[in-house]
Amino acid sequence: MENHSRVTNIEVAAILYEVADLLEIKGVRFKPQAYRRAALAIETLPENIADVAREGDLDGIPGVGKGIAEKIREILETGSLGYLSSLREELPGGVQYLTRLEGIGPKKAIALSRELGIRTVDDLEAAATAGRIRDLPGFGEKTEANILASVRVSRTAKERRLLGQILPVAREIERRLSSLASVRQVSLAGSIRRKKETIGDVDILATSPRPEEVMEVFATLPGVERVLVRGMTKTSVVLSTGIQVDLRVVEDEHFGAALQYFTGSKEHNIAMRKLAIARNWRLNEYGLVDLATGRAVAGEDEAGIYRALGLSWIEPELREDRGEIEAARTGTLPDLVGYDAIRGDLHVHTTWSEGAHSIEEMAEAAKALGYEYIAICDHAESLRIAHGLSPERLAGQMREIERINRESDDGFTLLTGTECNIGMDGTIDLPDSILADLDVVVASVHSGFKQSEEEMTERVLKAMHNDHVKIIGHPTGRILLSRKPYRIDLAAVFDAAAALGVPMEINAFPGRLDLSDVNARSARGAGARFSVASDAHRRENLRYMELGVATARRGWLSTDDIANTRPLPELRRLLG
Ligand code: DGT
Ligand code: CA
Ligand code: CA
Ligand code: ZN
Repeated sequence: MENHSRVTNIEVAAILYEVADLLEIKGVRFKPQAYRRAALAIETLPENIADVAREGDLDGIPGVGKGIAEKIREILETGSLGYLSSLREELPGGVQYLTRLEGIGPKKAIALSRELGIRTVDDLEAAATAGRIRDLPGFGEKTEANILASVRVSRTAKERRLLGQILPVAREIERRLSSLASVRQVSLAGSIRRKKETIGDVDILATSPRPEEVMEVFATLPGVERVLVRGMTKTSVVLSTGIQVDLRVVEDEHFGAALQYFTGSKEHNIAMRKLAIARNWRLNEYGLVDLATGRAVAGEDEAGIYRALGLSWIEPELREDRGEIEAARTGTLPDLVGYDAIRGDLHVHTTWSEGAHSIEEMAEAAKALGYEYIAICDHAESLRIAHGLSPERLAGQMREIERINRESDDGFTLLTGTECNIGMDGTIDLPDSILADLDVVVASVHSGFKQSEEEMTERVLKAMHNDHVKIIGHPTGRILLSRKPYRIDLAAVFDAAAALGVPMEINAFPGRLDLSDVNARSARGAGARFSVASDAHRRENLRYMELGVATARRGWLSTDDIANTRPLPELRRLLG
């Protein structure tokens, strides 16, 4: 039985976000960013914040300095924060929500709240519609119209978020719901269950004999800022971070069908429905029904739906209508790599370059995850922004790693390595003599993204032909939601990867997931192998591995395709 008085990560984050908002409205500089950074880190923390605090590790969380750590402890002990209460008293209610709208700054928000008593976006819309805003000093008709327009935009725009940001939040809500006595079954659905790289909104499905109770808890969860829809079968809320969460409560007899339907993707569902229609059946969120007899064929459990349509159960990560239904029909679905198949991480940074934790700290964290090895791959010198290592310092790091390996006999091995830079001309920024001594050489492009496709392709191919290069890091350079991949002939790169035996990295950092699912699948088609790696910059980041494995699964990859599912001796042979 879970202790309900226990303060959760979402609650702590929500309080810190509000502090950030209020400080910003007051015109305080820098501090808001610090609070927001800490809030984001806590929100995406895999461990419970209370456990972290108990172990005295709060200051290991990015953005959490002494001051914020103290406030977190107060929140954990009392469930609230005095500092926030006093900030709230200084400012009229609701302003922090108003300032999130395009075109409403702190001054306008305070005026709207003080003069018109506006607390919520709904109040604001009503006042603007009634023409009550135009007469406020400093507003006018045009401003009023703009406000109305941005209210509308805020209602429809659904900004996509990184899977890595949303997954911990979604799981926390799932956990809260599943701990309720009135909830029988609960599951994530939609794109988050399919582990898509970005998420529009979170979909959760539950069954309950008392839906009203479940909806009440859901609508009043900590961190809920606004309730969009409130009903017995569906409730939609927006969290203070702007994330929309939809909860649907269905009957147990329909749970499988609803789970299948709301997991999607839409394209997968359309293809499924075609199969049903071909049998004169109907498939929808209530079940699979034989139209000739009116009899329900399936609906209670998801696998039953697939079975009835002559398919083996399809892993959610594959449900994109990319051939999975045909494969399920002919029994040729891939044996997907499991989330627990990874034996080590081949791309990890430390304090030697831009990382936050020492070699030993990263090793301890890796052991706690059950890994057998990790490769320390700090940047080489030419990447000055990342405090890259000179050949001399790298040699020093190698000695340090050898010492640590010598002094421990727990079956865990630190591998020496580097994440070196592929220069504009395809050369590597470390001498061959050093590269030859390293266990793992990850080579990545970090500059010159604007080269032509021919130049970039040749550049990467040249690096791959360097005998010492073992892995190509984040092969397309894309940053999700912000930077497009550079132009490169991936087909040529994948062919070379297969021919030369140089694995392609699936970089698991939340904003990268590079290679993507689709690219990983074509690389596999070309015969390439992979390294799924976290690119951890601090020990908590090692957990990003899950996102990389999810991407690998979405790319139809099996255990065999991935180098770091191998025991160490085999990995060494494979990397050559
Ligand atoms: P997202 O939220 O944009 O990341 O992506 P999804 O896939 O979670 O999409 P969402 O939240 O709009 O809907 C959840 C699932 O519900 C979707 O994956 C499939 C199902 N669904 C939604 N709309 C339709 C539809 O018009 N037709 C069908 N067949 N299924 C739908
Ligand atoms: Ca969704
Ligand atoms: Ca949805
Ligand atoms: Zn890196």
